[in-house]
Amino acid sequence: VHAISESLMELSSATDESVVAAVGIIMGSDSDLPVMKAAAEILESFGIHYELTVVSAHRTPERMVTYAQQAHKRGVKVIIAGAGGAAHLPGMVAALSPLPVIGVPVKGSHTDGMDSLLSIVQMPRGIPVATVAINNATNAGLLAVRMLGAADPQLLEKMIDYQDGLKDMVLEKAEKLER
Ligand code: RP5
Repeated sequence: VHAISESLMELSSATDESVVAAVGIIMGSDSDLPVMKAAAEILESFGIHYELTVVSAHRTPERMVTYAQQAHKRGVKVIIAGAGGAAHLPGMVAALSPLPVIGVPVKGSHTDGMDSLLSIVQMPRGIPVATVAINNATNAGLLAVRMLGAADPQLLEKMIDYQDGLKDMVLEKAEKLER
């Protein structure tokens, strides 16, 4: 736990406070960090400023309300929220914030993450959460990049390059396998 907390501090301190964060990454516990740091890595690779912290819907409900109500006022454009178990964080944040919220179901020690997935994906009409696959914080980061890219042609170009890179990678592997 100590090592994870340290690594959380490192990631948080990587955020330059003088720069407005375009993406807010939040998670229910520091135990979610090994999964959630993939989103931060994607944002870093695209040169997108982000903030990262722990906000628990159940253990720090008031902090969650404040975070969700303030994020857009600080210039955050997209929120990525990861949680495990009875994963209410993404849905509650979406209920309190006008921003797009991407939910990451974190696999806990029981039910293989299905509890988290269903808690996050089954939102009622009116309050959407864009839910990615269990533990797939990489896709949450990429989806945030695409959302920001819709209004940023340079970022769109970077996404096209990223997709071309994936294509090249698959073709290279196919070439090696082909008989
Ligand atoms: C959720 O409970 C967190 O998002 C985490 O996935 C899970 C377990 O939290 P810890 O008991 O490890 O802090 O709220």
